[in-house]
Amino acid sequence: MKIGITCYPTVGGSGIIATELGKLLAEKGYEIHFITSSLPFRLDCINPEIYYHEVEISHYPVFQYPPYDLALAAKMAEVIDREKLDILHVHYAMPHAISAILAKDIAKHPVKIVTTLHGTDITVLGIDRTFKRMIAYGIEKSDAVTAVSHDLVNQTIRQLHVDKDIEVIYNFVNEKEYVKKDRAFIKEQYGIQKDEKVIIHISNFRKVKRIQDIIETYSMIVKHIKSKLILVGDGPESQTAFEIVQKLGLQDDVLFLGRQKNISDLLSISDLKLLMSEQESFGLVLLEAMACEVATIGTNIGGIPEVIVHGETGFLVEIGDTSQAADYAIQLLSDPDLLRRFSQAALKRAKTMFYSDEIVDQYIALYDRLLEN
Ligand code: GMT
Repeated sequence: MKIGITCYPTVGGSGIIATELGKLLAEKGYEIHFITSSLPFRLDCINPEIYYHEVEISHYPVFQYPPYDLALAAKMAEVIDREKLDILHVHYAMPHAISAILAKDIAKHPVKIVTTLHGTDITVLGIDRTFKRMIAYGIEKSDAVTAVSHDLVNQTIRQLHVDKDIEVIYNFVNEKEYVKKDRAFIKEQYGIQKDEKVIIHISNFRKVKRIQDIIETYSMIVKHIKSKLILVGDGPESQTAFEIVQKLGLQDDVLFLGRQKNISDLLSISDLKLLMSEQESFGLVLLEAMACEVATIGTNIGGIPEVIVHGETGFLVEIGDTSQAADYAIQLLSDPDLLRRFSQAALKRAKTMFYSDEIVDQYIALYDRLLEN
């Protein structure tokens, strides 16, 4: 089977899932063609089954805005015909599903389109009236649609009123990479004492991530627990986060690491992961933490309750309830047995419910079903 994959190639959970899926499918012998605007950042291996086709954007002076979506459709059509693709799997309805539908119309070779919804296209763009009909069109015209959580399916139906079967296929992590490693030296390199606990937050620092709640929660934890907070990532709220830390006098306890590549190394020195977002269709960073045996605290919104089992692998709190989050964190970090129990339960859940091999098989079963019809 020949499969084309389109995703946002830069940092982001959807790009990670699309790329890891392509890599795992290639390992199973499927021929994979990435069609993206640049090399996906996780495409870091050589595999003879993986091809990369770059979308070239024309900068012809007559175009006030370079027509990326059309350039993508043209490239998709070219690759469908030349490589005889069976499946074109796009991640994000906007604009990828729309470009794929156009490409299918243009191409001579028959192809099936699979669209995976990751969240922001529904929860943010779906609210925008300009895009609402466009996203609904992309979903309805796809041959199959998947979403990364049940909550996202419900939100999609509620907001877009689409009449389409949407299958839930959960996210996964590459277990070879996301595994607890002995990285005590990293703790030392950052000047963190052996007996200090490490609390971690990883995100793209967008408003929806509510970084202020992370820092506020930590400010309560650090009064009771000798610890450091490490903030990984960069984005529009980074400066605000920096200012809040200064205002609270926490500059010696909060480490701003910016964007980092080896996330599993940082998770390996962490005791607790905080994700206090107001929107999250899944929360891939939670699963990455769980695979590295890290207990998690997250907000009771979106797909997060499908990832964290409250009172077993972590805790759930309502949006903005930083006091409750701090109470749970203190409870976990002051009781080594409890923390161990949670981190082991987290690992077990990551390995069973979200086991990569099984998730990839669910995608393969979907492709097979489409091609049989
Ligand atoms: O969360 C983001 O800002 C990035 C976005 C993306 O495009 O990667 O994440 C979305 O997709 C991830 C992978 O499926 C999910 O784990 C995230 O929860 C989802 N983000 C939101 O729903 C806000």
